[in-house]
Amino acid sequence: MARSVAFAVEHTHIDPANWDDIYIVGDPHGCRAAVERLCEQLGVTESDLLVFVGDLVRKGPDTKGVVDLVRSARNMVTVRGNNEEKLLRGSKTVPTLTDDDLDWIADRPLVISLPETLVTHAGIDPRKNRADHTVDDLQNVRSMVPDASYEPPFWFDRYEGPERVFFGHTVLAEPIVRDHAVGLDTGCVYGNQLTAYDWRRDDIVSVEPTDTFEERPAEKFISPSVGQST
Ligand SMILES: [Mn+2]
Repeated sequence: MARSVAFAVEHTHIDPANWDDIYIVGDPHGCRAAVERLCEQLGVTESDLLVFVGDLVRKGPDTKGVVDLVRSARNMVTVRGNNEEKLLRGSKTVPTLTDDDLDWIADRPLVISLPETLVTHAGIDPRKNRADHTVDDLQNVRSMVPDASYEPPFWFDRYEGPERVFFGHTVLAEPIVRDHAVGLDTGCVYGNQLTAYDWRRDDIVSVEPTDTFEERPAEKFISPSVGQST
């Protein structure tokens, strides 16, 4: 199988032949009820796979519940997001998580690949070789403007493949679905949808929120069309 993947960081490849349906899921941020509703809506069985883009933790009401769910399920995997990294580096804490949970979080890969597909928390930096991507690049890349965070163009306006990169991290007013980039963080913890991508059918699936757990200013939701024409 052709794999143009050569990351220096932890990377897991998944063979889709081992699974029926495969869904890639946006940042849950402690919203276990939303994850459960999504699974219910999708009719997820033990032979279906859920791949999370990371940020299982922080901001929402039940970080421990989401970690327990993903840890104990043999059909759920996740990459490590910047919010997991904050816990590992000690800049943030979630008191309900055990040392075992943190060890498990530390063992999550930075990249999960499927054929012609990469899943990373924040994305890929098109200016860099694969092997030069650091943990911070994969967990935080967004604006291509030096020292800017929310100024277009973004990495997904510049990245031209070959793989299609599925990412979270950047909170979006609507999912981004482009040939080489699919953005899935629709801000479920901010009272918006939890979004998944049906990898086999090429289709977006979302569940509606029940609650808002954290406020977020409107200017920090990125519109999918921003930067695309530049
Ligand atoms: Mn996030």
